[in-house]
Amino acid sequence: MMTFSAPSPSFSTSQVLYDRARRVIPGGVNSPVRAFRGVGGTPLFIERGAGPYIWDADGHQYIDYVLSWGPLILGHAHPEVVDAVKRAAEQGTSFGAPTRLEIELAEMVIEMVPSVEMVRFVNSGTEATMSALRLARAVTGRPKIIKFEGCYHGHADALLVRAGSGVATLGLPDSPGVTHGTTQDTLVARYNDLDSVKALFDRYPDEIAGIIVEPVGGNMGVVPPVPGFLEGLRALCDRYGALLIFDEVMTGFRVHLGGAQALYHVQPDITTLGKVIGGGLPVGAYAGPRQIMEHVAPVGAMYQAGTLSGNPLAMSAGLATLRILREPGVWDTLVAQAERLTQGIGQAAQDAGVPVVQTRVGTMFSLFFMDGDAPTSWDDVKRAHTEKYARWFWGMIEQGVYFAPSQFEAGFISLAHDDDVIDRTIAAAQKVFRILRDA
Ligand code: KE4
Repeated sequence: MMTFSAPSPSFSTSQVLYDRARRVIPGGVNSPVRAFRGVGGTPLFIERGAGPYIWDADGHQYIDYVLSWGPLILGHAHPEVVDAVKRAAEQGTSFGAPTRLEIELAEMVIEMVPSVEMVRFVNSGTEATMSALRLARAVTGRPKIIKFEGCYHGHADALLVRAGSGVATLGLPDSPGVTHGTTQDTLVARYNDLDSVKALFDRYPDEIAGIIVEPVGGNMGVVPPVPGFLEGLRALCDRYGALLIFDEVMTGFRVHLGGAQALYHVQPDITTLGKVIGGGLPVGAYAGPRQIMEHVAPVGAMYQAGTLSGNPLAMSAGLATLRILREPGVWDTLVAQAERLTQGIGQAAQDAGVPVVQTRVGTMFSLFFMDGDAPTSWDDVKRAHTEKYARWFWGMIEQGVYFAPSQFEAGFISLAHDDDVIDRTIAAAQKVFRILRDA
């Protein structure tokens, strides 16, 4: 009988570290999802990574499909990324002054992302989206922002809201410490439901500064936009004079080399980025057309600052990553490997008679334990069988494969996930689906 959530003795070092960590760090982790609350059991403490692999504190090797929640698109410790960071560090880690590296990475982002003419680097996706909201409000002089149920944009107060009752509604604080004052201007609509957005514009026709959206949902599992959704948001923003913010922190360089805006041919007014552009080091960015970005201090009056923004280590890791990512054939290989994986997992589930629904856009994907059609909203995703997902997660851990410790997260692939790695993942899935079927 396989253990699924109770850690077997072979996880003893992670358990010891977890007990020690909880004495000095809230929940023993520096980000809640790492505590494995979504799947139960003891979180694994990771010692190192290389290519498609990570090793936990007990020496177990796993094929990694979390990849630090997206950034490591080249795989762990890619030699050219490590070397770039080493070389930068030898020149000094931070100056609090402009460097040529920031120009080079900004120029590369501008070349790759269609709507972007200027970039401001920050240190996290949260800083990027927080700044993007401020920018939209500064440009329009309006107070309200629309976000969507099921979309996550980091932990800035104004974005930590959940929908109140009904579909189109005022945001309610979703965390202690977030005041009604900071969320009263946050409106919540339903993902993939343009009518719920129209209802908010009807109610507040000249108060909405912008819409912030994950152009492909990645924080409720992967939920793609239905045809016409993004185009409809663009049209509504044009009609009402609001700005369209694509939060591409996750989708940037993950669903297309130019992000979701290149994939779906819908141009936002502001784009937020993170993850891949830092190559595993802390980076975020907000970006857009010149006439919008020139509202940002010191050119414009909208203030935003950061001690380590654009630091040379993160810039070097991002540059090394994007330089390889945009080499001929690399993107096509990544997408082909992601398709090989999801096709194989889908076939394994079907052969075992386990009902699952899969979604994939480019190199990010999800496996939902549900039957019926692919989810298009948070309400749909809530139908997923999270207990089964937990059993899948621990079953795959036992097989040496590490998926996201939550049904409501995305999976990611890297250039290091070659055919052999993927075929071993599929073989593991075949075993685990059979166990799930017989459980
Ligand atoms: P960070 O502040 O965590 O760098 O980025 C926030 C953020 C903003 N926008 C999108 C679309 C995001 O997905 C994120 C962060 N993603 C999560 C994964 N679901 C990070 C993992 C974590 O919170 O530990």
